[in-house]
Amino acid sequence: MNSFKFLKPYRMTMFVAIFFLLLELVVELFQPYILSKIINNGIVHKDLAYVSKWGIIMIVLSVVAFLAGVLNTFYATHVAQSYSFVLRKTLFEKVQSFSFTTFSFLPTSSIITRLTNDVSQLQSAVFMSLRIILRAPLIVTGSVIMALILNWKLSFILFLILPFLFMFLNWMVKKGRGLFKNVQENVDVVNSVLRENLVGMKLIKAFVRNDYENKRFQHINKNLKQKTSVALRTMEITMPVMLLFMNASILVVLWFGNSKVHTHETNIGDIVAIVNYISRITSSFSVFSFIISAFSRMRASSERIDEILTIEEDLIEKNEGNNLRNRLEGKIQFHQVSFRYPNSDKEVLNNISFLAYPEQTIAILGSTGSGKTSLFQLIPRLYEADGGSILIDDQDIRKMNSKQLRGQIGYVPQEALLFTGTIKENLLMGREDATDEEVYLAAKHAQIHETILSFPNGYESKIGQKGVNLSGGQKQRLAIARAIIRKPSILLLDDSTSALDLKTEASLIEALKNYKCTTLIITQKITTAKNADKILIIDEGQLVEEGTHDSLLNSSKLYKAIYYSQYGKEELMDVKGAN
Ligand code: TTP
Ligand code: MG
Repeated sequence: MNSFKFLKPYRMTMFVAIFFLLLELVVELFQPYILSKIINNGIVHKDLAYVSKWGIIMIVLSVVAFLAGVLNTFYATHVAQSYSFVLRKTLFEKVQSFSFTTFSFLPTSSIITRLTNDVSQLQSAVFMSLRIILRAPLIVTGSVIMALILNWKLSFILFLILPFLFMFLNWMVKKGRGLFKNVQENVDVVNSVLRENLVGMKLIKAFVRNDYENKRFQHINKNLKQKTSVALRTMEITMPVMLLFMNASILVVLWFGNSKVHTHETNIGDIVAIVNYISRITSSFSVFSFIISAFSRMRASSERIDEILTIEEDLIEKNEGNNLRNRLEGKIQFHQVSFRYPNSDKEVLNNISFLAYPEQTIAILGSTGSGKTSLFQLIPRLYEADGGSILIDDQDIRKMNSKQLRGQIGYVPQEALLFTGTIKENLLMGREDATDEEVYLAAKHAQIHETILSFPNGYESKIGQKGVNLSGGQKQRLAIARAIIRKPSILLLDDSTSALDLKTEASLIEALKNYKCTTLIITQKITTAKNADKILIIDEGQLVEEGTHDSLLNSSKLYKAIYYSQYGKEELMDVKGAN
């Protein structure tokens, strides 16, 4: 199991923990033995000196056992905590390396459960292995051995019973594993619905869907409860079965012991000690049901964690390929590009070819769902095209180092997502080493500088609930500033000016000219598209029209229709007349 290899650095500490565990165990195992000696040699012969001498030794041994137990807990805790720390860190780094293809197979909520809940399961399994789990089988084995040493004729019954018990336990572990895997999967579902609800709270309230969502949550919550109850209840069978077997063997020992005491074949001290050993075995067995459930959970969780650890790093994310030493010129060429999302059959982009020269501005129009965002995502290699090729500066992007390629692209996604932190921290995400002046300049170009200065803490204002709340348009402009601060060769604006008024948008587009980058703008607005060097119209994944504003106005019915819908007939005439 992969997830346990992270215990390796803690081998020494684990040995120390196990050493104290063994010390505690040995001391405990000798106590009934000493007790039998005290009874046989001291109490039966009324030898008070013998009784008090061994009595004191027993007390001292108890103190030793106690201290050993405390030290064992101390080291076991240390190992378990360090282990889960490293495991979480490794998993987090691994998840960061996933491509979107991987994400489409592993839902976010499941990843979250694995990084939190499943790691906790393993953490407590490690702790319990070092503290309790190891102890129980050792007490069982040790007690059997000590009982046999003391009086094998009386203890023989144990040999008959134990193999059956072990077979039973083995069967329970197997059963438990399946049940607990089911439990963890249900935790996933609860997490995913919870997450969806928290993210979409506004929507749920606005659509008055609270009752529906409550019912939905209750339903899956109930499922989780049921699955957990079934698993735990099944595990609970273990204990009564164990107790039945062990109490039966105590009866057998007492029965035979009784007759043998009468014939002087054995003595009372031995019987007391053996019954003592058997009850220790019983009490260890009684934690077995707990151990089995811990083990089953551990197996289930470790399988889920291994699944993440063993996912092959995607080719795209490996950062192999040619290094880009210089700034790219920004010539973009799509050559018969086709694309479908990894978990679907539908072709989202179909045979798309176009060319953008360095420093050109290309506008992309198209109805909703036509594939515009998908097309953008192929350029920084967030996804890989299925057919055809994308060349930048005449080089196939599949041969480029993806990290360096992304470093030269300023991508403003359709949903302007900002992170917790200050405004400045968010802008610096675009380029960590940007100076204050560069930050201000990018913000000025993105038409957001003045707005930021009007906040109480300016650039240091925190974003979100405890800081400033931003409007949609403000977020868009911050996202644009974050993209241009890195002085990209290629700028991708996915409907990023939709919330801006015409005047602000015009100033922004004008300011972008300073960056001398190839700019691709997805837009719904003719005003934005009008000034572009080229306009592409995408429909159902296909490039249906291509040209400048003027040429399309003459040649394309579709473009004319869009234009008409936004400007009205008279204006259309005016513009045509003016041309
Ligand atoms: P998009 O590329 O998102 O379409 P769009 O950007 O043109 O639409 P809009 O104007 O509304 O922003 O989607 C094209 C198809 O791809 C659509 O059927 C949804 C699907 N799709 C996925 O399956 N997974 C994804 O991550 C995205 C973004 C889209
Ligand atoms: Mg889109």
